[in-house]
Amino acid sequence: MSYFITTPIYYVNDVPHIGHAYTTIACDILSRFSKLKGDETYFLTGTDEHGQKVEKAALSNKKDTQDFVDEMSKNFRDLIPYLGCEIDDFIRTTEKRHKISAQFLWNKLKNNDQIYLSNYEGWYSIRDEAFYLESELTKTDKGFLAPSGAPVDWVKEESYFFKLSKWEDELIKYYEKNPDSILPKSRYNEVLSFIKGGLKDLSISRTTFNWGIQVPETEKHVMYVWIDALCNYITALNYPNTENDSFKKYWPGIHVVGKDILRFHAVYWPAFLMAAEIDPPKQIFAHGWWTNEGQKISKSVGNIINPYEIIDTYGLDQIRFFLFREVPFGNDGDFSKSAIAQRVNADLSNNYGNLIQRITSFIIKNSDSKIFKPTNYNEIDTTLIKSFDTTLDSYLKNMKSFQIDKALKNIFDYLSEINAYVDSQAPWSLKNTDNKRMNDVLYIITLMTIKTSILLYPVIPSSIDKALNIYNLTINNLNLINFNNFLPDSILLNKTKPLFPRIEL
Ligand code: ME8
Repeated sequence: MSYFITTPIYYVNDVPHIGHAYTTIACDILSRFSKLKGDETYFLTGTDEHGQKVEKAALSNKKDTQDFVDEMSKNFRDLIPYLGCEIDDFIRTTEKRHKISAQFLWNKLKNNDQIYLSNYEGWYSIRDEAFYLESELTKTDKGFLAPSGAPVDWVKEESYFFKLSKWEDELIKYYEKNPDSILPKSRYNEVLSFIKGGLKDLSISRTTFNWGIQVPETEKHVMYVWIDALCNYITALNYPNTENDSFKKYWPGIHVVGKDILRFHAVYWPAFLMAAEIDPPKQIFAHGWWTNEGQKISKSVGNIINPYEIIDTYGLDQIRFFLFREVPFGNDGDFSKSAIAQRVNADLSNNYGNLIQRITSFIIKNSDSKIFKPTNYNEIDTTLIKSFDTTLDSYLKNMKSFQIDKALKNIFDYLSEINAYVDSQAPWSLKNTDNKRMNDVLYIITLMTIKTSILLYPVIPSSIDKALNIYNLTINNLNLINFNNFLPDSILLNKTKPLFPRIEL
């Protein structure tokens, strides 16, 4: 199987914050999971560098626009390894490959009679880079505001339009036939009812500024930033060459986006694609919004969470884990210091870390660092071993349906079972009475801890590398394909240090 997963490409008007980090880590988790299953996987992220919002930011920073976007894009690229993410491609919309691709898509739409020239008159929000109907706006003493709270301006200009209204029925038909193509379900319903409410043709070019991809053969117009931006997903697969291996293998892909930009991905993008005779995306997952200690994260409030700072304070895997264990993927979440400490201490330090620590130090001290495959198993042993299969089934089902929090809960419920087994079998009390049984119990605990660790790998990869190193294993020789048969004759242990020191508030 092949699996193409993408983040939104982020605007380079400002530095990345925790919200951007969240989406990128989500895709990294899904991509690592897919690789662990043996699927051919391609993980794409990048930066969205055109449009009025970016041009305005360059201007207010008194920088040449190209220099500004080069510098800002680097901030997003440099953050990726710091987040523990492994990507396959980083795309920038100012690259030549992308201009060629976006202009080709435009021409394709033009030749397919999907574009016409007219005049746009209406509301536009530069912050959202979006057109709004007056009925969508709220009137305040500061003027009209978009649903996102962004200010809007009245614009009037010549514009090319995409015949979006023509695609209403096709989109409805497509989504009714593919009910899992937008997740969670509530977002699917939202999109479907938006389309059923009627689609208007979409303005797709601007004439009042230059910072964009030029509309072919028309110097006056640059493309609306969203038609340019969405096209990045196929540029990365070498569009317009649709006969190449990577396009054939990876398209259609899976887009993970914040709920703020679902409409662009689930309405405009599939319509552009259908109009250009390309398959719509396989799936779109819209996640929720993070707030900081209950408040909306925003520059004006001054509560932006810098990903570097929180990773330096709490640790990389601690943050990755918190973000995806604490809040169901798809729901809104609140970032709070006490919630991080509680979550990390309870799950990672106590349930998982302590289990490894106390068992490995015991084996090193009392079994000469080595344990051997048991020759027989009692009923309590087989119950624990069998229960792993149920855990694995639920874990796989949950990961495949983007329910990362539930998959993590499956793992930690199982770790509690291992801990209960440790307590009931009490290997320390067997030390002087039954050395064989002590070995067997320690082997079973270790084997099941190793298997459980593999399931945690997508979320906390660097800690799992360290954990596997204790057992002289690596993720390359143990994965979701071969670990069913993993039953070594003996396991030799290396010395350990605590993996997850407790966080003191
Ligand atoms: O929209 N909570 O770029 P953008 C959760 N360039 N996620 C958040 C977040 C928060 N508080 N803040 C941001 C754009 N995000 C366009 C996309 S795609 C073809 C073009 C994440 O820089 C979330 O994924 O505004 C959101 O959709 C994205 O950043 C918006 O990034």
